[in-house]
Amino acid sequence: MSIKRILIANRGEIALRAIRTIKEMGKEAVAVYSQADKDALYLKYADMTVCIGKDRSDTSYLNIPAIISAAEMTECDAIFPGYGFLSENQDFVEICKHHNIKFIGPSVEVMQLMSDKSKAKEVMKKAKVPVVPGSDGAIDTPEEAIKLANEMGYPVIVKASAGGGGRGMRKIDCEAEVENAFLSASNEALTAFGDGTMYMEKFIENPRHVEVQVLADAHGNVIHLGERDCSLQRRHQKLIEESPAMVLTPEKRKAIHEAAVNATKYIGYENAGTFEFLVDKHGDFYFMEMNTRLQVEHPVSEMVSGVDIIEWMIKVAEGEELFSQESINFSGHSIECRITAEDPVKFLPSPGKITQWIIPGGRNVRVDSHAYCGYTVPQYYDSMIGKLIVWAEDRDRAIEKMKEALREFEVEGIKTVIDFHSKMMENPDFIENNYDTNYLG
Ligand code: MV4
Repeated sequence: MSIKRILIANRGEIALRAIRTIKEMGKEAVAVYSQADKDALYLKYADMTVCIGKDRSDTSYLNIPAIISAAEMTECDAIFPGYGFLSENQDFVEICKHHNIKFIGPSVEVMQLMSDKSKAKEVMKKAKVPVVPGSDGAIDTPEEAIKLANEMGYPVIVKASAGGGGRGMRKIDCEAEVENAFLSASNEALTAFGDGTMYMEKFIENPRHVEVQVLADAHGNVIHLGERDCSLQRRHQKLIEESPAMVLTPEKRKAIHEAAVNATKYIGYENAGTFEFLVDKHGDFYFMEMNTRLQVEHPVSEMVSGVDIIEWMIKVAEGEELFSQESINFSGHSIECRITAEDPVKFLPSPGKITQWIIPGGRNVRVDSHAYCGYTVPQYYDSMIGKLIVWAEDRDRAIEKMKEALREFEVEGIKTVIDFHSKMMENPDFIENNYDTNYLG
């Protein structure tokens, strides 16, 4: 099957990023936008644009009927979901199918399997992937939670099966805390996700967050594009990502890649996906959850592998066969700094009009951004206005390149986290790779 025209069910930098690849492939791109995004840069580069609603996402980028009719009106044969919004919405995937529109992503079945974090862990165990020690599946009562926590030893953590990304979890330090933590987290999950199912894990102190990028085609071929270290986060918002993850020994790196590839084959996954692991202080890794979408930080994997991930998401959706693992030449080191319109101290959103926008450039410097001088950052969406990605022969040189690129990056009219990143590039702990997921508190 050949895809001719793709609707991008997203906005901002990822819409622009997708349009670039779609056009390079000789295909047509249809962009959708909300009224708040009517002046967005990505609309200029699309072949067609369709307004799908008012400013708020629930009336626009999350409005399934509006997006499906936009795709039908413009005769698109596929939809590219990007990240966030409808990218992991199972109903949307089914509705696309009913309308004969190819969803560029995995099947609804694997999506469903991985969306239940407790079930996903059970499946990974069967696939011989190391998982964080804990409950076999869900825990139904506080009594069961107390019994298991006492057996495992403290600290433990309870997590919502329907959660992910840090929502609906509680760390528990002693028996007296179990009942309350279990019930309150379960209630929180019930309110937030309509599902209060909980599971339990041994709490891993000061872990690193390492994830493996995989690509799978419709013929059972699976490859990995290396791993990313995303440990530098603040309140579950990633700030800096890099590849490769320097915490892994060559042996552990090989093992984590193999685990991800085997797991991908085991579940019959197709398209791009990411396996998230926690890495403990001994360098041992444990599967946490799988993301069944393209991720924000995919460019660092593209930089070290030379593979255009969106190009291959589209090609495998067309039924094309993947290239071999051996044909990938991993080289160098890549770092990404997320540039958000936020106050760099308290990370509070700072929407508004950009009055100065000078972006860095030069060899192996990449800026993925939809912003420009005169652009107004809307208040309705994520505060990320771009990503600065660099590549160099090794990590030290990548840090030096990032420092210079950040120094050149000039934004006025709104507050950004550029200064925060500049300070991180000078931070001895960052330079020594001596940090974990708790570093920023
Ligand atoms: C954990 C953990 C320690 N031990 N699980 C947070 C996000 C969600 N995906 C899982 N998270 C964690 N799970 C066990 N068994 C610590 C975290 C965690 C974390 C993980 C990755 C990146 C940043 C984090 C920040 C705080 C806590």
